[in-house]
Amino acid sequence: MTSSITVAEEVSDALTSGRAVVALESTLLSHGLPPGRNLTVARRLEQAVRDAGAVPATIAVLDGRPLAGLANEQLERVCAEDLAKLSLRDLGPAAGLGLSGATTVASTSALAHAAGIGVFGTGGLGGVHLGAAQTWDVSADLGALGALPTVVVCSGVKSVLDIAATLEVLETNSLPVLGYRTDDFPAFYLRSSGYPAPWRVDDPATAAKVISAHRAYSDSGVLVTNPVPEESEMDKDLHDRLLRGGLDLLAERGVQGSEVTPVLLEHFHEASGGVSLDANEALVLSNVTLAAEIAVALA
Ligand code: PSU
Ligand code: MN
Repeated sequence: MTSSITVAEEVSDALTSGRAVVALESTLLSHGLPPGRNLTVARRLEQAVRDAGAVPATIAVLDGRPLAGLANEQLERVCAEDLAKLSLRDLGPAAGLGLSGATTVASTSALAHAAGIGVFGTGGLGGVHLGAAQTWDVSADLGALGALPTVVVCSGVKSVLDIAATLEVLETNSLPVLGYRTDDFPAFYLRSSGYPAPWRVDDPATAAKVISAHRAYSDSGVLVTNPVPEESEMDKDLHDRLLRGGLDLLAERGVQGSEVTPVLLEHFHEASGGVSLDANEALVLSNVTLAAEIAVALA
C-alpha cells in the first residue's frame, strides 16, 4: 500500500535512516478545534515532536491523495477548509473520487502503517458511545487498532462515551492498554475516568520495552494513555455540568453518528469559555511529546 500514500521527503528520509517519526492526525484539527486556533496548535504539535527528537508526519487526504507529512500550505488547507471526516472505510472513496478529508485515529493509523510509521500521538480515542446497545455506535478506532500494529498515545477517551464499555471492547480486540505514570484510565479532560488502567509504565524506555515484547505475540496496536497535565485538568463540577448540557443538546437536535463528537466538543469549548480548549491543547501537546520520546526509545 506504500504507493497509495505520498510521504514527505523529510519523513521518508527519517524512515530510511531509522530515525524516530511520529504520526499526527487531522480530525482533531479540522473537527476538534476552532479555525485559527487549530493552525496554531498544529504548528505547536509539530514543534513539540521535533523538540523531543523525532520528525512529525501530519496525515490528511488532499485532492484524493493521502499524505504523510504536510507542507505549510497543505497544513493551512487542513485547518481552513471544511473537510469531511474520514474514518478508515472512507479512505478508498475519498481517494477514488479525488476528494479531501481529515483523518481519524482509525484512518491515520492505517495510513501511518502504510507509510512505515509505527507511533502516533493524538488527543482522545473514539470509543463506545452512550446508548450503543440501541444505536450500535462504536468507533471504528477500536477495531482498526485491534488489526493494525500502531502505537497510539492519547489521553484515554472522553467522558461523553461509555468508558466501561469502551474498556471491554479494547479487551475484546486484544489491545494492551498502558497507563503512563498512572494507575487510572484517563478520561480526556479529567485525569481519571474512575476505572483502572490495566497496566502501568513510568518512563518511555519501559513503554518501548513493553511494545517490543508485545510484538512477539500480536500484530495489534498498543494504547499508551497519558493523563492531561495536572495544571490543565478541568474542574470536575464544571466538566459534569458541561457533559449534561451537551447530552441534552444532542437529544434536542437529534444529532447522531460521526457528528456526535464534533457537536459535543464545540459545546464544551463554547460553554466553558475556552477552558476546555486549553485543556485540549495541553493534553495533545503532552501526548505528542510522549509519543516522540517513545518513538526515540524504539528507534
Ligand atoms: N476524541 C476527541 N477528539 C477528537 C476525536 C475523538 O477527544 O477529535 C476524533 C478522533 O479523530 C477520533 C474520532 O478518531 O474523533 C472518532 O470519531 P468516531 O467516534 O466518529 O469514530
Ligand atoms: Mn460513530
